[in-house]
Amino acid sequence: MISSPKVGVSVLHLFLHVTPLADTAAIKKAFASFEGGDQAQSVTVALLGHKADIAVMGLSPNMWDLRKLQTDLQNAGLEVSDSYVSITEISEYADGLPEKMKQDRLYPVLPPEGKASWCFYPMSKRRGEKDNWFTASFEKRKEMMHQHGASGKQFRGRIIQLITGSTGLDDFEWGVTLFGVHPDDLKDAVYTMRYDEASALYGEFGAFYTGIVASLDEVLTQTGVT
Ligand code: 76R
Repeated sequence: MISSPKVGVSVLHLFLHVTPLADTAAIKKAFASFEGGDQAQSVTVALLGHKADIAVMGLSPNMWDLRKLQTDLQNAGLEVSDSYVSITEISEYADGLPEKMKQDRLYPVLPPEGKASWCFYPMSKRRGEKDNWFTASFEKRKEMMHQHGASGKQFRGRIIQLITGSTGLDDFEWGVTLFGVHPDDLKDAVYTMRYDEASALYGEFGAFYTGIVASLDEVLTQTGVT
């Protein structure tokens, strides 16, 4: 049975620890089988820090492909220590975007060229007693998101953001995946955007993951699998 979004593609972020049972051939087979799927694509990242060793971003119209990738990687000796489930989307405040940009949001081609610095974190908009994003008028929210978009434009060429929606699917409302030229591009963008009213008053964030996008072979070598 098919389980696909009507618009966009499903996205699974897996954060994996390498175990002594990690099996290079089985891991490679898992990716080969996943990428053989219709329109499925993946991004592999060597992570820094204790939270996990490897991040895998799988994108596919069909959620079953993502489930199979997870099963195959688990069976190949990688242990899932965290994950995030979301769907690509066009923000309701991005109506005015040119059609090409809208298609790039819904059907991105990843990873972007020349942007090996990577971070991911989940994010929600606050529903506090005083600052409640969801009780602000659409006009006010749109104005704040335009300010956000304008401050983001300074980072054009240095950062690609992929915002994927997860309301009703996972613990936060969006997954934020950033690809940067340099690691400090990520830091500068996130720091600068914290002053946007939309983030300063309403942003709530989960755990941050940081790493380097590389080919599967390189990620496996650098994380000690092979
Ligand atoms: O898609 C577009 O480029 C249109 C403008 C735009 C929208 C609608 C935009 C631009 N963003 C949009 C939506 Mn963004 N973004 C974040 C974060 O850490 C933080 O404080 C927030 C995390 C960063 C760093 C970032 C970067 N953005 C969103 C949404 C969905 C809101 C909704 O639909 O309600 C979230 C959660 C979000 C969060 N944003 C940009 C950037 C950058 C760098 C840009 C400019 C992109 C460009 O012009 O190429």
